[in-house]
Amino acid sequence: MDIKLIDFQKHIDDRGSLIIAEYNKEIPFLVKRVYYIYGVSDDKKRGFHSHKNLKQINIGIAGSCKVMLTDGKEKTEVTPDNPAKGLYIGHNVWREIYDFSKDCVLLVLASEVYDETDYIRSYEEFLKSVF
Ligand code: T46
Repeated sequence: MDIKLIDFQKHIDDRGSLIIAEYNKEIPFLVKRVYYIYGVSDDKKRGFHSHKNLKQINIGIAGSCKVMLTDGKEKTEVTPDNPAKGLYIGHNVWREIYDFSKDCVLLVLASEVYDETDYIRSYEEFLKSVF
């Protein structure tokens, strides 16, 4: 499955922490869009889609949530809860996001501008697209 956890550059001193993610180092694509999700109640779930081309890095800037990822064969769960780590998700990976803590801020760096036609929002259609 095309996912990985990426360690960002850290500069930590008595003034606090400064975290860096640079193109061609930690970020393997040019970032064309940034968005963030927060204020999600713990009974709500998001995601439930894959992308045909888009790649992204999810960063748990504050709090935590859980991300279930599957390519139709393997399945794993990741908890973005560390602002110094990014969860890279390639294309053709189905994701479901849940168990948001009250203080969760999930930052997303995306390789493409928004395009609804890049989404597959039906799990059956997703399975047909990967097999
Ligand atoms: C993803 C997870 C982590 C836009 O108009 N522009 C945008 O850039 C985005 C991201 C969304 N929208 C619209 C589309 C929907 O009408 O905002 C509404 C909510 O989007 P969606 O239901 O796709 O939200 P999530 O949290 O389920 O998914 C989003 C991203 O769409 C997705 O790529 O991986 O966050």
